Amino acid sequence: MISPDPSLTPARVTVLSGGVGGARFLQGLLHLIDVTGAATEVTVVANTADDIWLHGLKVCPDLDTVMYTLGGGIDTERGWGRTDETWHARDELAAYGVEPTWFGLGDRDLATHLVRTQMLDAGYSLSAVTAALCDRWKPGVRLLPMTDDRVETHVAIDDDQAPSGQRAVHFQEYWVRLHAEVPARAVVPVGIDRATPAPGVVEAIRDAELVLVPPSNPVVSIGTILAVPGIGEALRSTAAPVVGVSPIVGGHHVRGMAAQLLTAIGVETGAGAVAEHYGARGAGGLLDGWLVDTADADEVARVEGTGIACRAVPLMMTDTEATARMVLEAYALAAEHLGADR
Ligand code: FO1
Repeated sequence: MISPDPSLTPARVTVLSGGVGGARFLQGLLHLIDVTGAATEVTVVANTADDIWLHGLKVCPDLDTVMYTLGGGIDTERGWGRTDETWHARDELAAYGVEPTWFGLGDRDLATHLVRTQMLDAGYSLSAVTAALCDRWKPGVRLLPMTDDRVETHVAIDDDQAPSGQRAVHFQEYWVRLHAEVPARAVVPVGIDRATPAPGVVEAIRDAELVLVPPSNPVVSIGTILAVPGIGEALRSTAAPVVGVSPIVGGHHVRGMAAQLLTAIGVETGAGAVAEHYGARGAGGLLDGWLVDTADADEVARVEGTGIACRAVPLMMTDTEATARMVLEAYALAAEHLGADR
């Protein structure tokens, strides 16, 4: 059973999120709030650099994964897309030989992209569209895109047909079609330098009592959020403690392709290395605190040596209770950090 110290429960928590890991972490946070009856308001700043235009539709995987997961519409097996899904439209497109066939858009999921694309075409911002979609799903959090501007992560891979020896593919092609099985030579969030934080994002970071960084991909989820001009600065200057959870356990990612992309940017695939990559807030970086898995208890000293408070706790999000316990550990690390500051 979870019984937090009431003084630990922050009134406003802002969570950076990307991918299935971010959504699962949020499930644990909401479960903790639910079972403790805490009056905590949650704002989610979601990565949008995974977004892709397909068949004339704008698909926003990280926004939709949070919305569906917290709204009860997710396919829990896949971790993305809708439950009770059918694939007739995908199969009909394939029958016409329309590419790409490697990215599966389910029939139910298509409705989300149709509504989103129609609203964007009518001039609504991605923030307004996301709020409208959440009117239906009621995820129980304020869900904000990191930016309303178009940003797309592309990955440079080897191509001996290309004069430069390399070509860029959209992140979704690298992940979904190529299964991250070819070396990533560079990761480029296209458009990031011209992007501005979406309305409410900087305020949500500045006015938070706690900022949480879930075990999302440090390169293409958290890294892209930090790279939006204005968001990194807000995180480095907020009065709120910033506590993160390692996506790397025992030297490897739990799911996804963090190992391949960390290698692409020259960062070792380790719980301590990712903390160092994010940096200590006292040294101009992101983190005040960092949770590593018990399997990486030997990395705690290394992390603390960089000025980041660190604890080794179980990090497998096997169910919402387990994830809620992780969140509680993050709360405790934040409180310890604040205590230290006083
Ligand atoms: N992931 C896959 O591995 N295969 C797919 O066909 C696929 C389709 C898809 C459609 C909508 C959507 O929101 C997500 C989808 N994903 C698929 C997952 C997606 O690649 C990842 O969830 C994120 O981009 C990683 O953060």
